[in-house]
This record gives sequence, C-alpha cells and structure tokens, in this order.
Amino acid sequence: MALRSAIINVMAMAADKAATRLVRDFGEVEHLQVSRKGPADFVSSADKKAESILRQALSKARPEYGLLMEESGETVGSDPRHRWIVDPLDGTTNFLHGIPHFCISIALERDGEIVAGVVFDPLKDELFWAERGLGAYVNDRRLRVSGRSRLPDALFATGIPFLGIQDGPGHKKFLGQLGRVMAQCSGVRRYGSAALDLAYVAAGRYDGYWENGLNAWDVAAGILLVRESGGQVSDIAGRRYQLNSPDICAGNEALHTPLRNLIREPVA
Ligand code: 2AM
Ligand code: CA
Repeated sequence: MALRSAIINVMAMAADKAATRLVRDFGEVEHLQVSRKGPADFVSSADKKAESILRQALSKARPEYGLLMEESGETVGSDPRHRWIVDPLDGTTNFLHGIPHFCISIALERDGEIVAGVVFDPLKDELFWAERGLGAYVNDRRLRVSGRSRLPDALFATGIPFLGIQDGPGHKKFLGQLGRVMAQCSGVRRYGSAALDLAYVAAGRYDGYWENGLNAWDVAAGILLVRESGGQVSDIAGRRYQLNSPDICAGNEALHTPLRNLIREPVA
C-alpha cells in the first residue's frame, strides 16, 4: 500500500472536494445539452466554482504559498519558494459536451521545480499522484511507463489546435506532425485533456504524447507523473521541459526520441 505524504494528502483532499462539485455540475450539463444556447455559461461558472474551492482548500492548508490558477492567474504568496499550479477543470470542452473525460490538476512548485503533482479523474475514480524522487501512483498502485520500443506497436496521444488557437501556420504545422506520426505508429488518440494524456503516458497506456502551445497549469502535475514513472519529458527541440516551453513531447525511454524526431520540423 502506497503511503501518501502530508502534502499529497492536502492536494488529494482539495481535489476531492472540488471534484464533488464538478461531478454534480457535470450531471446538470448533460440535461442542458438540448437547450439552444447550450451549457456554456453554466460550465464557465462550474469551472470558476471548482477553482475557488481549490483556492480555499490549498490556501487554508498552506496560507503562505503562492498560486497560479487557470481562471484567476497569479497570486503572489509570502513564501517566495512555493507555488501551487492549478487547473480546476482540464478537458473543459469534453465537460461542456457531456463527454466523461476531464480532471483536476494540482502541482506544487518549489524553487522553480515541480515536487508534487496530483491529477484526479473523478468519474473513473483515478487519482494519479507523484512526489519527486518517490515515484508515481494511481490510487495505491505504482506506475511505470510502457515497455514498448517499436514505433509500429506504439499508441500516441496529442492535442489538435482549433479555431482561434494557433490558426494558420500552427494548424499546418500540426497537420505535418500528425501526417508523419500516423504513418509510422499503431494509432493516435485525441481525448482533450492534456493532464490526463500525461497521466496515461505515466501509466503505460500511451507510449508517448505531444502537443503545441499549452499553459503551465495544463502540464505541471503531468510532467512529474511521467518523470517519476520512468518516462521522459522535453520540448520538441529536445531541451528539458520548462513550464514556459512552447511545446511538449513525453514518452517512455525507448520511444521519446523516435516520436520527437517525427514531430520536429523536417530539415529542408
Ligand atoms: P482546458 O480543458 O483546461 O481548456 C486539449 O488539447 C488541451 O488543450 C486541454 O488540456 C485544454 O485545457 C487545453 N486548451 C484548451 N484551450 C486552450 C487554449 N486556449 N490555449 C492553450 N491550451 C488550451
Ligand atoms: Ca487545461
């Protein structure tokens, strides 16, 4: 049985509290699909409500820590070494459409490094968590990236840019990447939550994942999950992943580089 530290317990309890509210609102969203305007305003308020529950729980446990949150941005804490990085609802488009695939992502940064992370999928009751140097887990089970080493066996995940996001050159760049990857591997998935995509790489479900143009709160917890389960995370150019990197590529040890070679801009 995995023994969770005090800090992971704080994060898991905050996630659980916000998730209770999110799941109740998700039930409501399913009813609102048929209305002409759809549930967009309702979802935006569910997102904000979850964020405020998380802010309250995390600030109560560690009042001196700073916060970086998707909806409300940066709150500077009295302790300059520590910062929570929070996405209250990752997979918002799924939530909005009544698709049961979304999560809460919470990371703790210390001196610029992620030291603890939690990604909670309340509908599947999967709590992915990791602490630096201590490994990654889903609920009580230790995680390990997959052992696949050949591209033809590999299943990869990605995110597809959409209207208003990386329009023009970014869309073309993604289509090039997808074209090269899909021709070499056993499948590409697009499930719409970057945090869960990284958690699934950590769990060995996907062999790798890439996406362009994400924010720190989408990936902060997920990158620690991948690293603590023996995987690698870099930007597409191969530099160690930083929270402001322009793109991300994660994978097991054997397939991280082959995937990165496929999604890099080909040399003219
Ligand atoms: P969200 O659900 O919190 O919005 C899917 O490819 C991933 O992209 C999700 O993790 C999603 O996070 C994120 N995403 C959605 N809109 C985005 C935007 N405008 N900029 C960057 N990332 C975004
Ligand atoms: Ca997100």
